[in-house]
Amino acid sequence: MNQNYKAEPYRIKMVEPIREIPKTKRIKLLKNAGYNPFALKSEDVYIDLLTDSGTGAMSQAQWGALMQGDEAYAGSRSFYRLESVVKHITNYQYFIPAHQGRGAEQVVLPQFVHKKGMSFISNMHFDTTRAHVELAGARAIDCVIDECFDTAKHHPFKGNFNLEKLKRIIEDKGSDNIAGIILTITNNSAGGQPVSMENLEATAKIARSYGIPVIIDGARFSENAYFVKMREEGYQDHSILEIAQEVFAMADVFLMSAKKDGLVNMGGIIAIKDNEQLFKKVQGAIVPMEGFPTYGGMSGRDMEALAVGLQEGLEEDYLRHRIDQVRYLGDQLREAGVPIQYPTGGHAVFVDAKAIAPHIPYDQFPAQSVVNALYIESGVRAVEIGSLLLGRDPDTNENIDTPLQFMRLTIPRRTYTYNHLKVVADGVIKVFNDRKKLKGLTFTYEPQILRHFTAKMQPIK
Ligand code: PLI
Repeated sequence: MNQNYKAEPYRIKMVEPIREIPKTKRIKLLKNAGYNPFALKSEDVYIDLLTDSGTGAMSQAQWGALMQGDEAYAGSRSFYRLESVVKHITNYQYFIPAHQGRGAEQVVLPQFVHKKGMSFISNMHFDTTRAHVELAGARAIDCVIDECFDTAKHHPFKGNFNLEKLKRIIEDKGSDNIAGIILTITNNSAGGQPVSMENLEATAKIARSYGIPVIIDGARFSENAYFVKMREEGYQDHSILEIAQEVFAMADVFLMSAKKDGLVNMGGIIAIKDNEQLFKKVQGAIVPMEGFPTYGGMSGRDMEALAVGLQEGLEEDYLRHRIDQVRYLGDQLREAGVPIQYPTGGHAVFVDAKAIAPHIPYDQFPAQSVVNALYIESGVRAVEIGSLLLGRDPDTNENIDTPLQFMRLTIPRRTYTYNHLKVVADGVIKVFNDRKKLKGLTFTYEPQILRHFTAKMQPIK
């Protein structure tokens, strides 16, 4: 293998067996799952690239820390340990744990919605963020640069905000009607694409000039910082932590699904820079929704593991291997002509299903069709990030169209080897070579909110 890809900066101390079941069985299981791989049992999956969320491997230091968990209902020692790490990394005054990212969203986002007709603007809302914006009675507006929609075009920071559009939206709607600007780093739905420091600064400056709060959705803030260090001029001598701290300084609130760059299986973070009133409101909401403010839905042992994981997630050696693994898979696919969001991002390779299956319209979910074909071909579970995930427009009830119809091959942290990724690449290449046979899908059951998790479908004959 090419030496350009950094080998694992760890050795394996414990293994979890996985097995490949026969293709004939996979065909039946997928049918029983309503052509929705979320309904498959994990033991029927060979290599699971559904998500990088909570699926990574913990280190020996994290497993050791678990034993130190203080499970007190109130005032747990583990809370104070985690609080000191979060405060050190963010330089924020207030910290509240949540059970995971969406737990943080559900208590924080409604605090910014104080009248009808308000909107949040993000480079791109993740699906749960969008759902909580809408549940809070607001609207979610995406505002990413156009380059992001041209998957073949190289741009080092495809997650960037479109600054002109941002100003236009604020002017059109009136700044009083903008509840907040959400910096999603990295930009998950666009391909795990980073946002540059220059763009983050310009976005925050615009927000400040209109008095609009800035919220970081930082599930993958360390990966974003790594890309800044690698790709943006002036940051080569900065540590990952220093870059992250520069980003935190621009915002008012930090929300994090700790299941990603926190290197834990469960957990969430709410950190507030200095707004005591907001902190008190969030504290009031967290008790009935998530739990007492010193655990917020997390067990003491999980807070211990997160305190360690947050720091390990900032290590450059680890990040280099992680980003290299994703790039390796992307390179394998590109060499075989498979269209992907290019360059590859932080946590996943996003295969361009619209380009692979132009014969399937968006409302028959081309990317879901590719995802299903891959499971049948090689037992690999991927996930659709496209019109199925986007759902329906809350005003018109129509399926939302998007040029970005992706099959996301999401790489769990410290879990699979380069050899696993080679198996994945071979499977995708076979599906790609057989792409004319792919068929669209229609619903047999469609839930109203976050439908992609539990929908049932069937292929259109
Ligand atoms: O899955 P949660 O509730 O811990 O986090 C929600 C969430 C918020 N923001 C972003 C950018 C996410 O990527 C995110 C969750 N992502 C998942 C589950 C994923 O598979 O990408």
